[in-house]
Amino acid sequence: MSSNPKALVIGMGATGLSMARHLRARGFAVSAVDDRARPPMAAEFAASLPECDLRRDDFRAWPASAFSPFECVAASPGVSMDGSAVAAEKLTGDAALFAAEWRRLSPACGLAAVTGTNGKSTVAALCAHLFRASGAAAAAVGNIGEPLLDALCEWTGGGQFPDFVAAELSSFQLALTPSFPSDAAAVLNLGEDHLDRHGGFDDYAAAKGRIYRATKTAVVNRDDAAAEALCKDSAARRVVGFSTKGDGCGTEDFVRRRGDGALGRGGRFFMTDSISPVLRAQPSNVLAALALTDFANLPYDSLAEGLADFSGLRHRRETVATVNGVRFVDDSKATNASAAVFALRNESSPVALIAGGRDKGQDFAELARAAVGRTRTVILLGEGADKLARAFAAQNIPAQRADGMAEAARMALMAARPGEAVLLSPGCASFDMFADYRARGEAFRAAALALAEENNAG
Ligand code: UMA
Repeated sequence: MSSNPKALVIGMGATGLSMARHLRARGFAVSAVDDRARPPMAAEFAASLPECDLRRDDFRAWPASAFSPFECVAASPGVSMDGSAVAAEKLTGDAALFAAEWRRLSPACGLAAVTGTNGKSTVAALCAHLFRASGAAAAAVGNIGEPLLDALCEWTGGGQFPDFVAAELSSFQLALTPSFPSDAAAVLNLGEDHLDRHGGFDDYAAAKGRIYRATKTAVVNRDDAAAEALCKDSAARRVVGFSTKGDGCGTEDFVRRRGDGALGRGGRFFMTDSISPVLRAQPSNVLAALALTDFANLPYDSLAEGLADFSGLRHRRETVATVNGVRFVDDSKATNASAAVFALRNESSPVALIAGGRDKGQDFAELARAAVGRTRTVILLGEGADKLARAFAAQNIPAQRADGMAEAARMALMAARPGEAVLLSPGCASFDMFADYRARGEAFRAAALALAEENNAG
């Protein structure tokens, strides 16, 4: 193995493991490094790549000479290499590794790529759902959950490529990707997020704009000038817009029709009451998914069926039970403060908020401000509870602590009134109490269902 080219993988989470396996399969001698005491995928790495080594070390402080043996340094998306001594031309990421092989490996598979500040997981899942509704095989991969390279490995290694893929890409992934080949690509919208990592709004926007560089169809949001402007350097053959306002739209664009609010284009519109309730509240995302799947020429009837029965994403503002007229909403996927702010702002009624978990050094001031006037009570869990309590106290919102999810759900139900909601939107990572955000969401669902049963029995 010593004569093999050397690759260094930075970070041993889900993406790090997928990159290590991918690079090893391409003949690299792989080393990995993570600066945490317990890298989440350390055991899987040791089991599946026993010949490769994983170090625990502060790679950010390494001198340039420490990186020089490696031809390729593949950084996990959650890791910032800004200010490190690694040479920029060696640095890559999972989306770049995926992009380098995509066209060669799967010339027949249609690919829709999506990024944006909000809604990208929903749009990726909806695109895959619309593809499937037509009878095709489809997968939603990337930032939404399954790492791109794990999916690629599964499809190439004995498995079969699906007919269509919807890839969700984060700004972190795109920042390490010169271009990403796709049949259609969209930047859904552009708000402030992850600015700590990108060194400012322009860098963040520029990273997202890379999704347009190698697409055949640039899908643009006509209602968001900053997001739309990102396609200016695209070599796309077509530009298809979407708009809920109908302003500045061409005949190719998908719009919300004035008058009846139906969504579609030309002679193909979908009435809002025929669309599933979860989608009715997000017309912009529906239009984006219609535009992103347009290259596939899906039949009208299957699109109508797909829009009617889309049930939303697990753990993303998902109603899991109703107890005494109080909806229990699982937004466990909100692992950072800005996602929790989004959930709070989009709830239609006052909420009893359950928040907390492992704090990632965030500022919770904006979350506390968003809670003003929207939150009846706040129940806090986990390591971040004290810091969150101080942020809420600064807005005169008292917070109580709970020992576990069952207790938190019970306390929240006591505070909520019929017609209101108990919202689990932690704004923190889950790892202090749960295996991941899914396990946290399942614990919330179980607590809500137990309360529902108790209540029904009573
Ligand atoms: N970390 C360290 N030290 C290390 C390595 C990682 O502290 O040496 C920390 C990171 O700072 C981060 C956490 O570990 O806080 C996870 O980072 P990671 O790069 O190992 O992440 P993965 O587990 O591989 O998960 C990533 C995405 N997470 C991030 O980009 C932070 C997941 O999206 C994605 O589902 C997964 O790859 C598969 O593609 C999650 C996410 O929060 C849902 N994404 C952000 C978002 O949507 O806003 C971008």
